[in-house]
Amino acid sequence: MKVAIVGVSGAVGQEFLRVLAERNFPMDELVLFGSARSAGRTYEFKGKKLVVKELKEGDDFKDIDIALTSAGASTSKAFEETITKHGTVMIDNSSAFRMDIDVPLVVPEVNPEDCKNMPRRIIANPNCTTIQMVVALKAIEKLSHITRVHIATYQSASGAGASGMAELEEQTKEVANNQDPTVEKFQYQLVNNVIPHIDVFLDNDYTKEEMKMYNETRKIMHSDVQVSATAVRVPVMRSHSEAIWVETEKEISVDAAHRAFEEAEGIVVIDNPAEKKYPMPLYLSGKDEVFVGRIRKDISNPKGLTFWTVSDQILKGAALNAVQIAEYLVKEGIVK
Ligand code: 11C
Repeated sequence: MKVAIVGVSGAVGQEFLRVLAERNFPMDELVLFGSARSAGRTYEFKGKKLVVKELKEGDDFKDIDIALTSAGASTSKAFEETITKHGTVMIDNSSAFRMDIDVPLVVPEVNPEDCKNMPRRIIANPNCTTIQMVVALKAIEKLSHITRVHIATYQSASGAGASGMAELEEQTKEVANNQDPTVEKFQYQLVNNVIPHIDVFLDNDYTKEEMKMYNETRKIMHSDVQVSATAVRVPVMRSHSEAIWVETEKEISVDAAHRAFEEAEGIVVIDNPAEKKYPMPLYLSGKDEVFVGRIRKDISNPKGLTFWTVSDQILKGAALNAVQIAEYLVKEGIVK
């Protein structure tokens, strides 16, 4: 088994290295690819130094079984053929192919069997905000069909990559020193602020990020669910949080929802408000699961439930989800 990481110098690329090592992913060789700028850099993997190769057209992927790609949508599109032409499965973290009809969009806790139909040898990894939400929605969907979801997101700087995290760190120091903060990555100063604007605005006045939650959720869950999101950037370094309101066909009790979350794969419930126990990004970054709390009845709707989720955006929201897809491919013998 030969695996490649494409875009290894980015925040997600770096996490691929850690996740593959920590989970002892079964492989004989790991090959690293990056842009011309990062080619020649070295990264350590299981005690060995690996040199980054430049991603170029040609036959470099000939013997590679799985490529984990996170180098942006335009690079994924430009190198689709180079990566897949000899049969390599491309597990792509970008938004390039997510809504293509012949590309499965997969969260292993929700729709792993969709991996079995990948005519283009591409499997897309969903947007980070979608991933944590659908893991939680799947638990409720087992009790009754979800007809409608409202979400407000609280998205960390890490969603904007390593440079987003660097900007938040820089701004924190600048504001503490009474200097004008550097604003390049985000639309405004993020320190002491929240910004209700992630990605570009579309004709319907939602942002692209918000419409990803609408479209991707329906595709992953094979559902006609209606989804309305407001996506907000908050001055948190890592881990996204979401306030979620769901409406179901049948009424669901809080106890039943609680049990469903407890039993669901990939979820940890932290829900004891009397003891100030609820998920928070500061304490849950670096963890694999989706954390759920504040589970309660929606007082405005008898068929409504509301809850709060937190998950590490770089892990379950990106690198870990992709590696879990790769693990499923190996376990099912889809890639040998
Ligand atoms: C953010 N969710 O927090 C975005 C980042 O489609 O993979 C991920 C964008 C994507 O800014």
